Amino acid sequence: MYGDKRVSVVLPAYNEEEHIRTAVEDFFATGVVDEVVVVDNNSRDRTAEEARNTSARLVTETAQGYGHALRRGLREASGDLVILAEPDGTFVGRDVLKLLAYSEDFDMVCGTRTTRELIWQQANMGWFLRIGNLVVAKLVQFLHDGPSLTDCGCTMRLIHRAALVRIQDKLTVGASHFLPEMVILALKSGLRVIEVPVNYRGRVGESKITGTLKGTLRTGFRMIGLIIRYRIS
Ligand SMILES: Nc1nc2c(ncn2[C@@H]2O[C@H](COP(=O)(O)OP(=O)(O)OP(=O)(O)O)[C@@H](O)[C@H]2O)c(=O)[nH]1
Ligand SMILES: [Mg+2]
Repeated sequence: MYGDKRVSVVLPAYNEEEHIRTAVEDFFATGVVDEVVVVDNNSRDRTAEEARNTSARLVTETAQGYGHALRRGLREASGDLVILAEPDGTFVGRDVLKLLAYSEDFDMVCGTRTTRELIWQQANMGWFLRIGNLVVAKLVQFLHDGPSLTDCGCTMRLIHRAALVRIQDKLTVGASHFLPEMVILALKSGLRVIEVPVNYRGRVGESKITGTLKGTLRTGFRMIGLIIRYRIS
């Protein structure tokens, strides 16, 4: 609980057997998380078995894709405050406290991974990815009249239930460029959005999106296309 609000954490998981258990425990260890929802997205490894050995609620999403997994998690979470994160070791459980602190003044609190001081040495956030994330975030900021934005690809973020209800049915992206759509819809709905710096660490297990230049470029261009389409439509 945070004050009188129930807190849910959603963890999308596609072949994350190595770290899923530790990740669930890390979020519960904060003492403020009431529910962790693991969304198993057709994992072929032991992700589901590992998740069953935790206090998390396990749901299975068969529509393959990062966006599909997160959207399912948003539908399943029961908390008043819903936090998205990843179970791959890149995020730090206690950073939920930063999101929660800002949730008192904002409808949606997005983490940013481009703050140099919080990028760990092993993190996959070299200069190319960092600049790319900054550029895409600035596009959202300027084309959609947002607050100062420095990262549009950070899964770790919080949304109030009342805010989620307003945008949930409008979410359409099932693939890896899901995140900016959530921000744009929030801004279009007049929700108050802010960014806070979070830790970004090295990953445990195999990378599925930004681990390759090809995957990074594909996601980046899809994000840019989406941001422009929402501007001109
Ligand atoms: N790519 C991808 N990720 C999925 C899918 N379903 C669930 N996920 C989860 O979504 C999260 C994002 O994928 P990652 O491979 O971590 O991609 P990333 O965060 O851009 O890059 P790294 O953390 O550096 O590997 C992970 O927790 C995945 O397990 C899917 O179909 N595709
Ligand atoms: Mg990741």
